[in-house]
Amino acid sequence: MMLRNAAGRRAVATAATAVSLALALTACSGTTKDSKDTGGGEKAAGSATADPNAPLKKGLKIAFLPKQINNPYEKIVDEAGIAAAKEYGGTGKEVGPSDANASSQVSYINTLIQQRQDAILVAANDPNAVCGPLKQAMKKDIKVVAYDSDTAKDCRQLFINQASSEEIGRSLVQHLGEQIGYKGKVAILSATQNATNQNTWIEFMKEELKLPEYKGMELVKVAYGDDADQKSFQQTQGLMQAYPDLKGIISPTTVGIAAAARYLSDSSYKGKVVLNGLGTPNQMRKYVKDGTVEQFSLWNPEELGYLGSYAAAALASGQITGAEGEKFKAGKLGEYTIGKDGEVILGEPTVFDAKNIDQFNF
Ligand code: RAM
Repeated sequence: MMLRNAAGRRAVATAATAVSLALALTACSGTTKDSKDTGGGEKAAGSATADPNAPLKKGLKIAFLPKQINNPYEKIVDEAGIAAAKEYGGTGKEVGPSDANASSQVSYINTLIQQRQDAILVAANDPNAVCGPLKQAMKKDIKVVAYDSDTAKDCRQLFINQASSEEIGRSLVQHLGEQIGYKGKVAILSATQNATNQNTWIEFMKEELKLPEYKGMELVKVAYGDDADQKSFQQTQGLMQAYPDLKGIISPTTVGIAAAARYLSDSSYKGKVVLNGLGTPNQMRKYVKDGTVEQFSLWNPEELGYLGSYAAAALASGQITGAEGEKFKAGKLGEYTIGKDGEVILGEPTVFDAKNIDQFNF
């Protein structure tokens, strides 16, 4: 598999590494790298036969359950998904907890089951905590789509992944390596300890760091800011106190990277410690302009919500069942094919820097 780094060059994962890692990750998260595979035709558990020509049903009720409702990134995703539901004649809503704790979503799933929603879309705070209630939902013929952060693969019909998990993890290390000349101590500022998406990316970051070109780089700590602004800010401060010679931080969370940038921009480390990761252009613009951050990445969160919404409608209308190789049309985004383990990939992440950031408004 070819992956790009900041300059659009190189990086090859050996097939053996990729396969064994993918298997390990599947065991704990249900996310695999081989998501673009088609054919095969595995059936999702308990699924009926797909009718690719079935029209999208009118009046579908779908609900988005994000990691937490006060996360600006999740808001963009969910609002776009709700707008998409309107487009196909359904209704969408967003409900969810105010913190991203492991079990915080369970009571919301139970309520959505009682309300007889047609589909639940969930960004899992913990792959296991939501599993039982989601299985209950599927038993009652409520379709379950994980997006952003997966649960285990038998606890949902589909996982809408923003980009290849392997590419996200490895490319962040490639970008940072290039920025710091492949030398020095580095740290990761993550979201919560249980977040499936962050943990999957971090595993791939660690795999990338094992390659010979990174032998001069040392990962000294993975810190957790819990996708809470203040905690992420304090964790950044803590990292700098513990490792004053730190050369770089990767924060694969929009909440974390914005808080870390705020801390660095006001400290003596500004311009000295490289901060890279995943952020929204609107939150990161001022830190790119003031020289705190050179570059960061993300996909289009509106498209993620839009795709998830259409996937939920296609499931609830019987067009697809979640089996590998099935295809569905996601409105203006066009046709998507379901990959291995029910994974659908939105596309490729974009790298933002001073040259292009003003072209984006989200
Ligand atoms: C945060 C959340 C989310 C992740 C983005 C990049 O907003 O942790 O799950 O996808 O960052």
